[in-house]
Amino acid sequence: MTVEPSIPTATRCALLTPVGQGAIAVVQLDGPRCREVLARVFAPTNKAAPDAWRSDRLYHGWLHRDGRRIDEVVVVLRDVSGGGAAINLHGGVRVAQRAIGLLEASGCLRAAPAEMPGPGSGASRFAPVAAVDAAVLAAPTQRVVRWLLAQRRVWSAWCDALRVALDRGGSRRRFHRDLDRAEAVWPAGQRAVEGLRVAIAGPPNVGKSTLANRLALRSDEQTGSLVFDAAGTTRDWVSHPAALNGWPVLLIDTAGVDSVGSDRSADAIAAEAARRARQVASQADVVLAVRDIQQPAAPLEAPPRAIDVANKADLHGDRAGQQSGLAVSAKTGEGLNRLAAALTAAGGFDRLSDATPALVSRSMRQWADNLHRALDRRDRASAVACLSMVSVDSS
Ligand SMILES: Nc1nc2c(ncn2[C@@H]2O[C@H](COP(=O)(O)OP(=O)(O)OP(=O)(O)O)[C@@H](O)[C@H]2O)c(=O)[nH]1
Ligand SMILES: [Mg+2]
Repeated sequence: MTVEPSIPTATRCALLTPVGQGAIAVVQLDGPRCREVLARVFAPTNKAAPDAWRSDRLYHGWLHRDGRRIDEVVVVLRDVSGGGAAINLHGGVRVAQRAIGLLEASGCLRAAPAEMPGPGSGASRFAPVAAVDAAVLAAPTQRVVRWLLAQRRVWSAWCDALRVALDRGGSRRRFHRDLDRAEAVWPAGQRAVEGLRVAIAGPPNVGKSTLANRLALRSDEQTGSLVFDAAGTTRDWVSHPAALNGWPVLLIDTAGVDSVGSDRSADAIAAEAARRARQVASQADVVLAVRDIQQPAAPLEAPPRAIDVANKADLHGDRAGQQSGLAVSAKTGEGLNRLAAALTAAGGFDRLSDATPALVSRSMRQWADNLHRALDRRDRASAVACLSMVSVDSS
């Protein structure tokens, strides 16, 4: 590629995200010639000409070096006068290095993240847009990234519409209703970013570790839980990050506990392992109560917190149809699609949509609460202040 000297070195680029972590990486561009640099290295799918690119809109497309594609990206221009842009790439180390190398070859000066202007210095973002942006940086799967980018669009349009309604004294009913809906799908939105905590609990030797490995697509010879045909194989709990139907879950494989509330473990270590297993189960969002399909179901908490899983259906297929619970085989994979669907529903993920606003962090929930109250009080000044608050953390 021929490097044109006309791009001033004042145009800078920086990788904002930690190297190799997260499903996406974000490269920020800053300086007067961002648009020129982007015009050379970015081809939007909608073929819009660089002059027509608008700020605070997302452009899907390809980062390329002389027409050779480097990565599929989403670009956001921060302000129309040309001051800044963010390039959202896939999260691999190599891709981020190639993107930075390309920008350097196009005349950008590489900078540290701390040298780049913060959210308050460019075109200001609405509070929920800033909160969604923070969540995008921590998004664990591609599906969550896609959903969050849709949320960014939805909240941006929603805030624009609310600002107009506040300025003109229009009806606020729709905004109340949308905030109610966003609060109703809480905390599924936060779980989409942080992961649904799923404890795998039940008596010894019923196949809990085999199930955890299977759901996390691991083999016990690699890094999964140890599986063995003897009771008491798992002692301390083991956690496996996984994705089910694209949504993140943390599978927590626990030690076998003989029955609810008691265990007949012979030694002190097994008794402690059982105590920890019960503690982990009590703190999880959902408990998979696993049993051998030949054993009767133990008394369970109500769904969606507990799911009765009857394992080893391959050995006793004749019983599968008579089960109150979900018949599966961790060994053959039978029934695991239904189990994944049950977990997706238990996490509330199937209630998240691309078209309706959702809350994605605790601080965003607080923000929605404040705005709701300001709208209830017909306090326009507080509502406007809520909208223009630019800094929301992702905790
Ligand atoms: N046929 C069959 N065997 C299974 C299935 N799931 C697990 N097993 C076997 O059952 C035995 C116990 O499996 P584990 O996964 O170690 O059971 P666990 O519940 O984690 O056991 P503890 O950690 O001791 O509580 C192993 O020999 C597995 O291969 C299944 O669905 N079908
Ligand atoms: Mg085990």
